[in-house]
Amino acid sequence: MGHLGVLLFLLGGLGALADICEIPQVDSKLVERLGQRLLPWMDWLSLEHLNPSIYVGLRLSSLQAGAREAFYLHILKLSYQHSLLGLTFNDDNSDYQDKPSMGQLALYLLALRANCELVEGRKGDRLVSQLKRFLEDEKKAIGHNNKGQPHTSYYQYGLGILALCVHQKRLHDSVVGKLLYAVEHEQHLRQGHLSVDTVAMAGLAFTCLEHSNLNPNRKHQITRAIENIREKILKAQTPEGYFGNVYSTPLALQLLMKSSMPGVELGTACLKARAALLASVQDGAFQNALMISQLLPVLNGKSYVDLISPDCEAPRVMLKPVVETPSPTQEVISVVLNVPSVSPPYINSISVPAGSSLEDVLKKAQKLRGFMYGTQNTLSGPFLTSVMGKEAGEREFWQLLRAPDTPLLQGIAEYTPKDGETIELRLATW
Ligand code: B12
Repeated sequence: MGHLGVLLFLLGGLGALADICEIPQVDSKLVERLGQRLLPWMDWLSLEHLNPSIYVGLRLSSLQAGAREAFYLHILKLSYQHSLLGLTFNDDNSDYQDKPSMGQLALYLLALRANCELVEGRKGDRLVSQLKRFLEDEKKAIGHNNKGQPHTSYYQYGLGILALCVHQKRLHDSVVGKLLYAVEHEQHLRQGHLSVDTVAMAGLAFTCLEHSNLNPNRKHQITRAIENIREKILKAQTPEGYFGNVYSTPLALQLLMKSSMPGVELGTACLKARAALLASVQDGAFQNALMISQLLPVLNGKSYVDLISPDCEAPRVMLKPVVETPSPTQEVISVVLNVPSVSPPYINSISVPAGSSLEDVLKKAQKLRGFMYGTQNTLSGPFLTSVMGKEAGEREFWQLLRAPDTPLLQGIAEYTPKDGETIELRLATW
C-alpha cells in the first residue's frame, strides 16, 4: 500500500470511529451533584417511596452511597419479598396491600442483578414465575391479532423482558414476538407521538436478548428490530440535540452507546445529544430522582444491558450529603389554573410564592376551596389521578399543559410555573 493508500486507510478508520456512539467523560463534580440529589431519597424508606430504579442507577454510576446503599437494598428486599411472596415481618401494615406492578417487579430484579445477585432458589424462582406470568397475561391482552393493548404499557413489557434476560431467564418466543410486532408496527408505541422512552426500553431488552442468545429462533428479527429502533431514535433527534425530549435522551443514549450504524454519523449525533443533555443538567432540569437514575449510568458509559455481567468491584466515589437551603422568597406570582374538561369548567388565578411547584399551586387552589385533586405516588413522584372529583378512566390521564397547548415535560412536584402562566389540566387519552 502506497503512502496515499495508508492515509486513506487511516482516515477511513477515523471516520468509522466517529460513527460509534461514545460519551466522553463528564465533569466529575457535575456527576456528584446529580448523585447527591438521590441521597435524601435513600433515607425515605416508607414502602410507597422505595424505588429500585434509584439503586440500579447508583450501582451503574461512578458513585456510591456506602452503607446507606447496602441498607437500601436490604429494605427493598424485605419489602418486595413481603408484598410479592407474602413473607411477613409486620403483618398489619396496610402499606403492603398494593402489590408491585410488572414494571416495579422488573426494576427490583434489575436491582438484585446490579448487586451481582442472580435470582435463585425457591424465593427467586417464585419471583421469576410471577414476572413471567405478568408477561403472559400482557401477551393475552395484546391478543393473537395484536389488536389489543397491554394492561400496563409496552414500556413495562420491555422492562419485564430486559429484567428476565439479565438474569438469563428464557421467555417463550411468542412473548418476545409481541414486542417485536409492536416495534415493527410503530403505532402501538405511540402516545400521540413516538415514545422514545418506550422504543429505547424495547431496544435495551432486544440488545440483551441478542447478546445472550436466549431466543435463537428470533435472532434475525431481533437484530433487525434493534436496527429499526436505532433509526427511529435518530430520526427523533430535535434541532437542540435531544432524542425525543430531554428526559427520554438518557434511555436513548443507553441504547445507542457503543453502537455503530453503517453510513450514519452516529458519533456526531451522540455528541450533540450529550452537549444538549449537559446544558440542561447545568440548567437544573434533572431534579427528579427517577430521571437522575436513568441518566447516571450514561454519564458512566453504562447501560442496563451491562447488568448481564455487572462489575461490582469497579471503584466508585463516595457521595457526601449536602444540605440545600432554599433561599426564602418574598415575591408572589400568580398562576391561572384552568380545567375545561369538567362541568362547570374551573378557572381561577392562584397566588403563590415565586419558585412554588405546580403541586403547591394545586394545594393552594384546594385550600381556597372550589378546586379538588387527587394523586397516586409512583416511582416518578406524585401522579395526578383525579381533578374536581373526576378520575381518569382506562387509557385516560390528566395531562398537564402550559396554555395554549404545550404539554409539560415534568410532573406536578417538579414543574415550577412562571408568573402569569396559565396551566391547563386536560383529560386526555393515550
Ligand atoms: C407510560 C408513561 C406514561 C403513561 C402512564 C400510564 C400507564 N398506565 O403506563 C401516561 C401517558 C399516562 C403518562 C403521563 C405523563 N407522563 Co409519562 N411516561 C411514561 C413512561 C414511558 C413509562 C413509565 C413507566 O411505566 N415506568 C415504569 C414503572 C415500573 O414505574 P411506575 O412508577 O410504577 O410507573 C408509573 C409512573 O411512571 C406513572 N407516570 C407516567 N408518567 C409519569 C410522569 C410523572 C411526572 C409522574 C409523577 C408519574 C408518571 O405511570 C406509570 C404507570 O402507572 C415514562 C418514561 C420513563 N423514562 O420513565 C414517561 C415519563 C415518566 N412521563 C413523563 C411525563 C412528563 C408525563 C406527563 C407529566 C406528561 C404531561 N404533560 O401530562 C404525564 C403525567 C401527568 C399526571 N397526570 O401527573 C416524563 C417525566 C419527566 C420528568 N421530568 O420526570 C417521562 C420520563 C417521559 C419523557 N421522556 O418525557 N406517562
